[in-house]
Amino acid sequence: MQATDPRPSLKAPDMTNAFAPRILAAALLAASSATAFAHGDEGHAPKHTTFDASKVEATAFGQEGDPKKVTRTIRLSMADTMRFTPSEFTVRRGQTVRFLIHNDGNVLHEMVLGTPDDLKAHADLMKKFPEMEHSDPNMAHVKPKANGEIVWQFTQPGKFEFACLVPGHFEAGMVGKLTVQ
Ligand SMILES: [Cu+2]
Repeated sequence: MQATDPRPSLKAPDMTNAFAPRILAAALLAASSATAFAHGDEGHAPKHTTFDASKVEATAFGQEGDPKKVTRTIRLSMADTMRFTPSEFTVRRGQTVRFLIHNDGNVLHEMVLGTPDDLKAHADLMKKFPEMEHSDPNMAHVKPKANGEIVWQFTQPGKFEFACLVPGHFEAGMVGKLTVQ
């Protein structure tokens, strides 16, 4: 885990060299035990991994979906007004959904699926460590004017959220609601 892909335009001013690698590693460890997210080192490159059923990890809000089993496509856009459009969805339990996400804005945005608690904890961590990298099946980092995609199977009923965890965006209200029935 290393910060090789900083987000220059979004870097908080007080974060320059503020943290020794050991502290960052500790924070990442804390993050992965406190939330459902495992932080990888794949940076923010577009998703290029292929689906591997043996690597799917179940979470409280579902699991990585098999692109071949998509039964619904949901299109949404992100804007620099810190909003997703639309910002509310209801899906059926068991459904595999392909989210096609377009970034209408001029800065990086991301879509991260999770429980409200997970997303809040993750957002707090991102604020402390803005250069923290993460790339998991439940998230898509979408560059300005580009497209991103998440394929997710909703195996658990409940009320979940999706949020942009670029530092400051979550706090500005960049979060949507997802109900699984
Ligand atoms: Cu954002």
